[in-house]
Amino acid sequence: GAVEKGCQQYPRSLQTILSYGTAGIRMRADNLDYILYRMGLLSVMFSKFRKGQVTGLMVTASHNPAEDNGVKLIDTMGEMMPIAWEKHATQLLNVGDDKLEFSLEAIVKEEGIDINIPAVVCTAMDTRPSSVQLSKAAVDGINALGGESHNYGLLTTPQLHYIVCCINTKEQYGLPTEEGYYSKLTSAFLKFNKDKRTSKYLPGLHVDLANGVSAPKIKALKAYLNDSLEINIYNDGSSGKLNYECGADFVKVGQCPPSGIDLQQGMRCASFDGDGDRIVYFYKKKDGQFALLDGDKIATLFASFLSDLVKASGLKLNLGLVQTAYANGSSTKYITEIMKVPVACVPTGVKHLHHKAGDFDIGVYFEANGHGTVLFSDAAQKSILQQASDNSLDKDTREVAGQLITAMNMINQTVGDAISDMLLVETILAYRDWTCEDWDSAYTDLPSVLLKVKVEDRTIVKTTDAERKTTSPPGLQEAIDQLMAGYKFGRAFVRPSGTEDVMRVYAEADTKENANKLAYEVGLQVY
Ligand code: NG1
Ligand code: ZN
Repeated sequence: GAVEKGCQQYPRSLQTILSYGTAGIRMRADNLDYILYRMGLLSVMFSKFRKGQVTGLMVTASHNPAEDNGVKLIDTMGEMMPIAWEKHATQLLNVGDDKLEFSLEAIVKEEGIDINIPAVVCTAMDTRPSSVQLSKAAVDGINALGGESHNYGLLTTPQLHYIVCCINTKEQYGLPTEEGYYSKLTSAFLKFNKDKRTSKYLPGLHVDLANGVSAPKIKALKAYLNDSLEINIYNDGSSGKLNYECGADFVKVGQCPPSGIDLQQGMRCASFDGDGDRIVYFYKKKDGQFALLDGDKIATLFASFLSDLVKASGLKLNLGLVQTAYANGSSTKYITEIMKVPVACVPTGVKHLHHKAGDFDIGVYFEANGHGTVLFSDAAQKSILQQASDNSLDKDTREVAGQLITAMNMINQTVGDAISDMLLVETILAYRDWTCEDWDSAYTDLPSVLLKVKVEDRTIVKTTDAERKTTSPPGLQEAIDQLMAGYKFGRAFVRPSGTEDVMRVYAEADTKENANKLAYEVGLQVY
C-alpha cells in the first residue's frame, strides 16, 4: 500500500544498526530521509495509541553541527516521547524496507492500537539546510498512514512542545500558536516586572543565538516585551554558521565566550543552542576572568527563588531539584547543605530528569549544559490557585501566591526552553536587584572538564548508579576509583554518548590542571 510506495521514495540507505538515543536520532543529514519517513509513520502510530491526540515531530540536531540533522518525537502532553516507545522507534529504524509494514503491524498488536482512530501530528523544524527536505520526508510518512499533518515550519523545539500541549489540553495551557506562546510568557514577565525598582540590575542583556532558529524567534519576542527587557542579539544567522564557535554547548564545553561577542566587564550575556532548548549565562569577572553560569547555577537560582515564595506563601509544598552526574560537585553540595533542598541524580537525558521532577510538588530540573525547567504538580497548581483567591487570608499571603502563579505562567513546563528560562532568570535577577556576580557568589564551581574519546565500540562500557559508575568492562571502575583518589575533590566518570559515536569523560578536581590531568588519565582507560 501507501507505506510501501513511500519506501520506494525513501529506501533504507544505511545498513548499520541505529538506536533512538538520548534525545532522538542524530547524524549527518545525508542518510536521514528514510529515517524521517519512518519516524513520521511512528508518530502516527503513537497518536492513534493515544486515542487520536496530537503528537509532535521536530526536525533538528540541536547543538550539533549544521551538516547534521535528526528528529525528536513529542508526547501528547508536550513532553518527550515515553521511553517505553523507544524500542518501537529502534525497531522501525532497523528493519528492511520489505519488513516495514510487518513491523508496523507488530506495534499495532503489541500496543493494542485501534488503527481506525484518526491521527494528527504537528511538525516543525530548525534552520539547517537539510531541514526542509527532511520535514517533507516526515510528512510523507505521516500521510502514508493516513495521518493528518500540520507543518508549523520554523519553530524552536520548546515552541513545538508548547503547541502540542496547548492543543491536547484544549487550550488550557495557552493558545496553540506561536503568538499564543509569546503572549503567555511575556504577559507573565511584564506582570511580574511591572513595579520593579532596580539599581544594580541593568535591563541590558546580550544573547548569542547560535545562528539558529532562536534568532527570528527572539526578534518576534522583543515586540511583546516593549522596553522592559533590552535584548541585544548576536549570532543571528545573518553571517555565521549554525553552532559554529557559538551557542550554549560551545560556551559550556569550551568555557569561553562565543565568537561574535566582545565580552566586557558589566555585560550580562547568555547563549542559546541551535534549537532553543538550552541556555547558559556568562560574564567577565572583576579580575578579567571568564565566568560561566551554567544549568546548575540556573537551577539553584530558580529553586531558591521558588522556595522563598513557597515559604512566604505558607503553602506546604515540597520542592526538589533533579540533576545528572554532570552537575558540578559544588552545586550539589550547596543545594543539599546550604539550601537544604532534596536533590535527585538521574541518567543523562532530559526524559529522565523530567520524569523524576514529577516526584515533587515543585520539581526543578537542569542538565549542567543548560537544558531544564520547572514542573508544578496538579495538586500544587491547585493549592497555589486556591491560596491566591482565598479572601480569608491576608493580602500579602494572597499576593505571594499570585507571584507563584505568574512565575508558573512564565515557565514552559513541557520541556527545557531557553526563552522561558531567560525570562525567569531576568525576573529573578531584577526582583533581587542582582548582578551576575551576586548570582554567581552562592557557590564556586569546582574546575571541571568534559572530553570526548573516539573508541572502536562504545557499547562495551556499561554504567550504573545514574551513570556515575561503570559495571563493564571489568576492572574499569576500580581503575577510575584509584585515579580519583589521587586528587583533592577528584570525581570522574565515563559513559557512552547517546547522540554521538564517542565516549564521554567528565572530571572535576580542586584545580583546573588537576581536573585536566584526571580526565586525561581516565580517558586513557577507555581509549
Ligand atoms: P550524550 O551525547 O548522550 O552525552 C548530550 C548531552 C545531554 C543531552 C543530549 C541531548 C552532555 C554531556 N550530554 O547527550 O546532556 O543534552 O546530548 O541533546 O552534555
Ligand atoms: Zn537543543
